[in-house]
Amino acid sequence: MSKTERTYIMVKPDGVQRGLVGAIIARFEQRGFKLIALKLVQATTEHLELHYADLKGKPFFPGLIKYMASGPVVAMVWEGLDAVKTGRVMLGATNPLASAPGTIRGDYALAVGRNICHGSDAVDSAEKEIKLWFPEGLTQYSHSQENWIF
Ligand code: 3AN
Repeated sequence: MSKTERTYIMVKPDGVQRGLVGAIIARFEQRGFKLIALKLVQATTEHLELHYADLKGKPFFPGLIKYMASGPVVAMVWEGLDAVKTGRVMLGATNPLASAPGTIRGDYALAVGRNICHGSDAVDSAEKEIKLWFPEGLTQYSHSQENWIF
């Protein structure tokens, strides 16, 4: 069953440097998701190692951390029906060469090591990532009394 969820979406340094922040935000807004949090962050190596803890040991891990620390990222939380799964669909496959046109990676990226955005892969990882990137907490607000606007 579809449920209202929150997901952590991040524009990676290549997405910020290529000026794709607005385009990526627009896709989430236009789909109907609600923006809960947003900030530009220059992440430390230690912080990124926590974010990617599950990938420690992969051959590409050192390069991934270096790339993610190479410039600021845009950290965001989006809320709405099935936000985690739908967010992943909107991002496209990890390897942009396998991403369908119409997805963010399928429209804007070519290389797996420069795939411009991140999205949580499960509700529990979304919770962990939101706590990691927004330890200050999130702003509560509502758009309207209507339950079709989240
Ligand atoms: P996703 O970002 O789609 O959840 P993960 O969690 O498997 O994919 O990988 C996290 C990040 O690690 C990817 N976004 C990508 O930047 C990088 N990555 C994954 N696989 C590779 C690879 N084979 N070579 C280089 N970087 C990779």
